[in-house]
Parts: sequence; C-alpha cells; structure tokens
Amino acid sequence: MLYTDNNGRTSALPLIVAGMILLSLCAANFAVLHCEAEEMTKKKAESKAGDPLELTIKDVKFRFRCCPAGTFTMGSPSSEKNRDNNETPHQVTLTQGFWMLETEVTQDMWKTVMAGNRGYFKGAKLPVESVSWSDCQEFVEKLNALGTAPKGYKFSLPTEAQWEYACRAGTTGAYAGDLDRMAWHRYNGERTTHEVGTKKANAWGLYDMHGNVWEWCSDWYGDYPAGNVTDPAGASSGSRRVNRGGSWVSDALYCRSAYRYSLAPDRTVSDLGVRVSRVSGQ
Ligand SMILES: [Ca+2]
Repeated sequence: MLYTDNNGRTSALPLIVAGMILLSLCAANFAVLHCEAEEMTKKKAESKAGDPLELTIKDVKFRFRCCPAGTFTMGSPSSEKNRDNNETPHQVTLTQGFWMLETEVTQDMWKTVMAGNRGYFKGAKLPVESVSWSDCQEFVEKLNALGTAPKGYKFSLPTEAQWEYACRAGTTGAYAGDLDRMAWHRYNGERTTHEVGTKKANAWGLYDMHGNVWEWCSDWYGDYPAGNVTDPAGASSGSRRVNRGGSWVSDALYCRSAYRYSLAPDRTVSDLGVRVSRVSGQ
C-alpha cells in the first residue's frame, strides 16, 4: 500500500519503515531462539540424569529433567506384591536420552498452548485432566508448531518404556521411593487432584510419576515382547493407548512403577492427564 502525504505525494516510505521494524523484531526473536538452541544442544551433550532444562513459552515455565540413554529392566519380578501377568520383566535399552517434563502438564501450560482450559478440577497449577489421547497429540503438535524446540528436537508423548524408565529413575522396586511421600493416591488424595510438584520428587527430580493423575503414553497397548528390546514403541496397532502411574483415586497397587493400564484414545477421565518429553527427531 502506498502512502499519500499532506502534499499529495505518494510514497512507500511508511511501508519500508514498517518492514524494517518487522525485520528487526524477527531478528530479535531468531536471536533468542538461536541462543536457546545452542544452550539446549550444549546441555544435551553434557547433561546427566536429573539435570534441569527450563523453557519459557508465552511466560509459562516448562521445566524438564534429563533422562540419559541407558538400559533397565521393564516390568516387575514375580516376587512383586500385587503384580499383573502383563508385566513380564524384560531388558530395555533406550539409545537416545530425552528430557521429561518435571511435572504433569498443568492447566496453565495447557491453556498457553491450546487457548482453552480443560479439567474437572480447576486451578492453574493443577494437572490438566479430562483430556483424550487425541487432545494430547494436538497439544504436542501445537507445542512443536510454536518453534520452541531447536532444529533436531521435538516434543512428544513419552513412550511407555521412556515413561517407566523415567519413573524408576534407577530403582527396581514397586515404587521409586516411599509412596506416601511421593504420591497423591486414594488414601491421601482427599478425592481431588493436587497442585503438581507438592510431593517428593524421584531421584531424577520428576514429580508425581506415582499418583495425582494417570498419564497418557504414546503407545498402543499390547503384550510385551518375549525378549530384550531396543527403543520399543509399543504394539503396531490396537484399540487402546497406554496410561501409567495411577491417580488420586487409585489404590496403591495401581501406582506401581510397572503397572499398565489403557483406554480408548478418545476417552476423557477426571484422573487422567499427560506429561510430555522432548526428544531427538524432526
Ligand atoms: Ca502422575
């Protein structure tokens, strides 16, 4: 659009000036992202289990904890009390480290990305719940579209194996520590969700992996493989997606590190939320 001044002359000057301002603003944004990218890359190379990484997305802080590449036993031993038959222990190797969100996704985080709140219980620091697996995929896609993950990284729902690896944080028992100190569950949860991060974290600094709300994983639910596996991503197809960790309404046995549950991907429940991870990949 051309500009006509008081003397009747036409000029593209305002447009040029506006363009220059816009370009300088974009350059500033790129600079911020560039710095973040360098910082993240540097941290990834040097990080050890539990190291923090903080992103600010539209003024809301997303804190992640480093889960380094490694091997662990997924599932439960036959000696574990209240175990289920679908928890066959097997060795899992994760060849890529990843960054797990320190807490469940809060309603604050959800609103920032999705422009609308979800949750039967309302509160900025409460975990989002009553979200379907499909809703959570949309959340991840929008989070990626914001461009806050540097080139070579993306946000994702954790795989079931990544989730259990992060939950255990090197432990091998039924829980990653003292359940009552770490989890809001049926007998201390007072029939509601609780603000994230108010119980004790596990050894890698992750809160509420046990209890508060169940967490969707990316996998289709299916039987575990017979032998040892590398970077498993669940069944190739199915009708239900995996949920992990138990909730404010769960008996303790459902909060076990190895316990597996699943629901149809369109289901929404007031004790089922989500946690995201940041992984390598385009
Ligand atoms: Ca949880």
